[in-house]
Amino acid sequence: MLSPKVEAACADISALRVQGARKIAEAAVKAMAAQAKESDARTLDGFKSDLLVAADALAKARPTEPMLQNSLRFIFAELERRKPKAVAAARKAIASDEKALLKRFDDNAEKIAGYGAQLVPEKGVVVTHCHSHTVVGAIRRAQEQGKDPVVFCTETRPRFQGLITARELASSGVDVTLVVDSAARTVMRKADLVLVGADSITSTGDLVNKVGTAGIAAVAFDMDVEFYSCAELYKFDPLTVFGRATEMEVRDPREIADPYLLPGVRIANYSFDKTDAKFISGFVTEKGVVSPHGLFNLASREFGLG
Ligand code: RUB
Repeated sequence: MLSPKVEAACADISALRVQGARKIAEAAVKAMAAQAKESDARTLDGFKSDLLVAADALAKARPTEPMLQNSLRFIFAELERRKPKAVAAARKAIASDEKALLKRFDDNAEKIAGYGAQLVPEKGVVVTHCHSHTVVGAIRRAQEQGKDPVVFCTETRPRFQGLITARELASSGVDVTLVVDSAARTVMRKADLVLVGADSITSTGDLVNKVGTAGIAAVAFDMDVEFYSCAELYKFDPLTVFGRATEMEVRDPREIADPYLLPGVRIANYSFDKTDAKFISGFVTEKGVVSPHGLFNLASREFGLG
């Protein structure tokens, strides 16, 4: 039996009512705990199969999200490790995994905010794209430390998540300006730093993030502006080590335009793009700032790949 809370979480995640990789992973972890609590299975096998159905639905809600997938893997790996003998013990194990994962996400966000804030110049210009809770945390921390950055947020078509970033930073007293996506090159002339989030990081240190990130990174590289991605190690996609190509989400065309008003026109709503490691100055992780290749070493240890 699929818990209504899992169904609701899937709907919220796919509709972007919950957005940003970390919040998506948090929602999925909470939904798994709800599934464990509400499952009416009487046998361990039945209980695990309920969990698998829930995990499958959650993973499919946003396919380009290793943080969500890694969290689900952690829950199943812990279940295997603990080897509960009965449903009640398994249920208890999932509840403690939920607590552990949510605490880990919060602790990591705190650490990344600290490391990210160090990169923000005293009075310099920062460019952001889309809405990353992690990036907002880093800029807010810099502001709290007495720095006074000037931030340019791209609006991030088609769902305008850049407006969330702009609103959140403005509410913390940050000097923030919203620009259209195509103004990225124009504002880069003034910029000292680009800070973006991450949905997925590959074994070669490439970054998958909201569509438009790759273009911004190339422009920053061209103009000698440092480009960093704020990302916990759980954004690493371990399957890319084995040669799997990262799945890129393509969303509903109606997010861009009404197809009925454009007869004969195909509309392709690419939601993510891949930024080559060569354009990335570094990743701001919970273990500190590392180069794209350094990230692979850290993540290998984290995922036991070494
Ligand atoms: C959000 C996005 C963010 C990453 C990281 O896209 O691309 O940069 O998810 O976010 P969407 P966070 O709005 O489509 O989910 O730092 O919050 O994990």
